[in-house]
Order: sequence, then structure tokens, then C-alpha cells
Amino acid sequence: MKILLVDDARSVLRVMTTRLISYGYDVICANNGEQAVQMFASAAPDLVLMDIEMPVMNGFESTNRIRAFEATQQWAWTPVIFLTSSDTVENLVTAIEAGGDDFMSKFVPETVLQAKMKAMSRIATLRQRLSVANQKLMDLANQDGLTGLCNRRSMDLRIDQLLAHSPDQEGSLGLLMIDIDNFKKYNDHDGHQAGDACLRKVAHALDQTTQSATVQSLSPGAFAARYGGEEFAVVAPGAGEDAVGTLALKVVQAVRQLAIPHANNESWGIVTVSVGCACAMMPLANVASVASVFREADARLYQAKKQGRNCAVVAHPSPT
Ligand code: GH3
Ligand code: MG
Ligand code: MG
Ligand code: MG
Repeated sequence: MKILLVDDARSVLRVMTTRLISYGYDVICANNGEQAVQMFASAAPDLVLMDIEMPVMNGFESTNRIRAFEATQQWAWTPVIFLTSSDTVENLVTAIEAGGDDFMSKFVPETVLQAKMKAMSRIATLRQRLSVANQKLMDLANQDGLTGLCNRRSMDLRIDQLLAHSPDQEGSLGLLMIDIDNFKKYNDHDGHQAGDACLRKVAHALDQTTQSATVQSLSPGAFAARYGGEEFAVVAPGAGEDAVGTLALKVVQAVRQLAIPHANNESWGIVTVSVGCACAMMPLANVASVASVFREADARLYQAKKQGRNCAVVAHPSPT
């Protein structure tokens, strides 16, 4: 357990640090509330022992700021125990109101300090396990199990977030709808297991292409998602028509370059995709306008299929 010990009195820091280290804990020290806030953010301690009266910034104000910092993170609540000179009922009430979890006399008997730290250490261990479990659950909820891309749910959430911030956002929102060509025939010929492996490879190629588009500033923040079945989407915030067209072309080429054999895909003999693109000006007014971007991209995907597949249809329909 890593403990952030905050006190302006060197004697208190010295005595407490010696004790806490002897119990096997890591201790970092701050001399005032302001320093404590900075060290809290950089060192992420499991527990804070906080003096109240200090120069520069007192313990209550410092705790307020620590709680404000934690409010920007998910599931963050680090126990703060105030160190007081007297353990009165009033002190306890004030400590809890100020965002603390408990208070303790600076002159607490050693056995009591050791017992309290043992209890806090149990909580810290549990919090770490919960945090790992939460992360795993988040990944499961947001990732497509087969391909590892964003799933439909997470794509919708990310678009909602974009919408929420769109009043400040200039530019446009680009969208690619991507569908593997004649994929049913692939499954029929090669089996569903091979079909699954093919979906993974195509997903990886889409992800790589989208990420390199981000690096090349075609669309910073673009991401690929599995829309469902053998259909994928690339959401490209900030991408105008030219950037979307370029990205669509790269996607079609990237899948061709995989050169996955597909005996029954027209005359190409390899797995290919068709792509439909759309572009909307930001800020997007509401969910209905997002739906219309998807409808537009879908209509162009349909055109790409009609034009013979293995191509992209951009704003002004033309095969690549
Ligand atoms: P088109 O070029 O017109 O898109 O033809 P298609 O055969 O790709 O389209 P269709 O909608 O007829 O078939 C889609 C196929 O995708 C059918 C389905 O079995 C397959 N599919 C969807 N999800 C999965 C999956 O998770 N794994 C596998 N192996 N196949 C899948
Ligand atoms: Mg003090
Ligand atoms: Mg389809
Ligand atoms: Mg298909």
C-alpha cells in the first residue's frame, strides 16, 4: 500500500513515516495541502493521511481538490484520513463533511495505527482487484468478441459523445460502411471457422488502415467498428469528402492486399470489400442527423454492390 502523508510538522512526518515503513508500507510525504494535491495526481496513492492546519493550503481545501480531481476519473475514491490533535465528535463530523473518510489522532497508540492501516490495506487490495475487474468488464462490454474492434454499442456511445461535444466542433463527420463481398459463399466453400478467421484479418486491416489515417492526419480520432455480421464501419470525425474518399480507397486496397483466397468471389479469387461513404457537416443537430449519415453511407454501399463490388462509392458515385 502506498500512503501519502501530509503534514507541515517535520516531527510528525518523521515519527509517522518511521512507523508506517516499519509496517511494510510505501510512504511519500507532502508539507502542505497544495503539494499534496500535486503528489496525489502524480503518485496515485492508495491512502492519504492528511493534517488539517497547514500553511499554503489546509487539509480540508486540499481534500476538496483531491475529490474534484477524482471526479474526472471513473470509480475513483481514495480513502482520506484526517490527522487531528484531538479526536472530538465535532472533528469527526467536519472531517466527513470535508470529503474525508475518517479521522485519527496524531498521537494514536501504535497498535491502533497498525490495526487501522491493516484495514485500509485490505480495502486498497480490494479496490485494485475491483479496478482490474471493472476494466475487463468495460472491455467485454465495448469490444467485439471475435475481432477485438469496437462493437456496435461502443460505436454508438462514441458517436453520442461526439454529438455531445459537436457544438464546439467545426468541420465534418465522415463515415464508411464496409461489407465483405460474397461472404456467404466464402463460408459455404471454406467453412465458418475459416470465415471467422477471415473476419478477424479483415478487421485488423481496417483497424490498421484507420490508425494510419489518424497518424497521417486524414482524420484524427477515426476508429473502426464491427457494425454486425460481415459489415464494418469507420467513423472519421473531422474528415471531409476528400479525406473520406481517400480513406475508402485505402480500405478497399488494404483488404485486397491481404490476398485471402476466395474461390467464389466473382473473378478476383480473393476476399474483397465494397464501401459506401458519407459526410455530414458538424455540428450535427441530433440523433436523427446521425441516422441520415448512416442511411446515406448505406445507400452508397448498395450502389457499390450494384456497380460490381470490390470498390468504394464516395459522395459523387464513381467506382475506384
Ligand atoms: P454481398 O456481396 O452482397 O454482401 O453478399 P454476402 O454473401 O456477403 O451477403 P449475405 O448477407 O448474403 O451473407 C452474409 C454472410 O455473412 C452470411 C453469414 O453467414 C456471414 N456471417 C455473418 N456473421 C458471421 C460471423 O460472425 N462468422 C462467420 N463465419 N460468418 C458470418
Ligand atoms: Mg499542521
Ligand atoms: Mg452484408
Ligand atoms: Mg457481404
